[in-house]
Amino acid sequence: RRIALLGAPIDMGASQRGTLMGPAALRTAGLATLLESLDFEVVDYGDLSVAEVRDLADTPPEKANHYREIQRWTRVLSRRGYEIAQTGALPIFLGGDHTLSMGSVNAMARHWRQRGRELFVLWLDAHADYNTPETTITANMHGMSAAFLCGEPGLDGLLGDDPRASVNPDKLDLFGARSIDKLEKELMRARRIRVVDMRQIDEFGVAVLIRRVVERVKASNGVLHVSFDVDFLDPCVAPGVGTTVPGGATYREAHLIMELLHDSGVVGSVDIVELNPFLDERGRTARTAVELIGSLFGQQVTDRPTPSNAIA
Ligand code: DIR
Ligand code: MN
Ligand code: MN
Ligand code: MN
Repeated sequence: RRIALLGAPIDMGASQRGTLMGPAALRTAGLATLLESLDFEVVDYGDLSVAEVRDLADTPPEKANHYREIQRWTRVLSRRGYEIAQTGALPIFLGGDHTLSMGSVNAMARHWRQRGRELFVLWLDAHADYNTPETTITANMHGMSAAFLCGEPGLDGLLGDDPRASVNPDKLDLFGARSIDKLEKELMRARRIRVVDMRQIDEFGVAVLIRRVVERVKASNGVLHVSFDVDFLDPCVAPGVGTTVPGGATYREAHLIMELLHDSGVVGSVDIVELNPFLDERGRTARTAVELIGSLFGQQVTDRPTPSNAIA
């Protein structure tokens, strides 16, 4: 029952600056204290830095803003995340924009593959983040992380000689989508990427849809990484985000998702990304994110018995 916190103050993957303050805001909102109150031992590894990293010599793609800086972060996160996972702790990666996941998910996929387990990824996000340098409109790399992780071409030099552990597109579940670019959508259709959009959530409810995700993970004895982009939430409850899209998940839907994921016992690592404290209303979004992480790790109102959340 040990949780490792690792901050990645990175904001060059988005057009709006400020997510580099995310890790500090999540700590200020009491993340470690809350997890300790839920009986976890919490080890905070502090924030990563890329100041000392030497750049690689590959040629940056044409449409990938701040490629060099993201490349540094991806390599450092991938190595450090892997080392931390090896200690047996459950890592929570604190962002930072969503390019963080290119490193964190690569690290976890590598870690579990070595142990003969397949990594599944639940991508809670208003966006699909399935652009490549070919399809992108904005050239912002936080819109490319899911595609990179699924092995799409265009950012192949990002990890240099470090091991790349791609996620099978069949193991990725996008959840909460309501903004997908045209070429991005075409690529996703070609790859048969599973997407739960907001209309499905309205029609069927999050419980049915999340259970379906969990069942798939359990059926193949997999482990689930939850990549939580704060813009998955409706802007009314999460204003502290650079790319808000109306019509997102409510506070209650989000808590129920986290509670169901806790009960499932399949969650092995988490990202919290895109929180922008510069745009937040007195820490409201940071606090909401921390409350949701509480539910993900067993916080509940009554003593209703739930299955253990240990990974077997
Ligand atoms: C848009 C917005 N699809 C892009 N993406 C994200 O820039 O590629 N916004 N991730 O948060
Ligand atoms: Mn995202
Ligand atoms: Mn997003
Ligand atoms: Mn975003």
